[in-house]
Amino acid sequence: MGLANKTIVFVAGLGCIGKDTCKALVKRNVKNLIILDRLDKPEIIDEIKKVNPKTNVTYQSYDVMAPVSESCKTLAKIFAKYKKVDVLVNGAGILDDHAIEKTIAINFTGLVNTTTAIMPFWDIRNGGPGGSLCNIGSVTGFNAIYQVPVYSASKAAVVSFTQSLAKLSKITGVKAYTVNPGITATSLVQSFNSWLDVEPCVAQKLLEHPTQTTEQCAESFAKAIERDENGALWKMDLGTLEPIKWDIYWDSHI
Ligand code: NAE
Repeated sequence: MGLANKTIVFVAGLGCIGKDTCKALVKRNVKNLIILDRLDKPEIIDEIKKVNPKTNVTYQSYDVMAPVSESCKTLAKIFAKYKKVDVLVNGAGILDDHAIEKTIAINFTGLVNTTTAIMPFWDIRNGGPGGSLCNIGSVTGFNAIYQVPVYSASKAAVVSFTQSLAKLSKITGVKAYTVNPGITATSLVQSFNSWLDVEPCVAQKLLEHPTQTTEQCAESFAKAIERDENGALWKMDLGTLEPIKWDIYWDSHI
């Protein structure tokens, strides 16, 4: 998908990976970039706008933990204003295995709720035009960092949910894929709690191994959005973008 003239809604576009990905998107002449985030950082919005003044960059405060009815209201306003949204990026995430319920609420339930809220506008069964859903999973959704089993499982849930949506694309007309970063140098991984403190030095140990920069991750991210491949599982690690092949161990046959 050429991104010029597209309208993209980016949930969590002001985080470390989010900000650099937004910059990579506006460089590609996206028409409208609507950033939804719990953070309110006008200076980051200005930074993104400066990269390409031709892109219309806007911000709305958004908490993925709000009830789905709130997400529906936010999206209804966006569709009323812009008429068409081509891509929804779901990127909100936290890493703190002491905060079990919050991790699941933000990393998984919030993503499911925002997705559920956009479907009536996109679903071809309602006469909608379809759309593309880009969900941020993690390499930990493929193979866990077992010292943070709650975070890792929340990302595995994102991967699984998105794979089902990709299969439902025949019915809904909505494409779905995940972008799954490897360890990326952001504040998220600088220091975090392991589950039951099983590894007090988990962040330190993790960061002894090679990581990628947010700029590298952002470039892969924008390329994956351009590829727009239904059902893709993109690994974005150490500056590369690589499709993951998922083995099938069971089939529902329906
Ligand atoms: P970050 O903390 O800078 O960004 C987190 C973003 O989520 C921020 O924009 C924040 O405002 C938003 N957010 C959190 N709670 C929210 C809420 N209730 N409502 C709305 N927005 C909310 O960290 P980041 O590293 O840039 O992470 C961005 C995404 O990438 C997250 O989903 C994260 O899980 C994912 N990710 C990061 C890494 C990494 O190494 N940094 C990896 C994979 C996936 C590798 C690992 O899994 C450790």
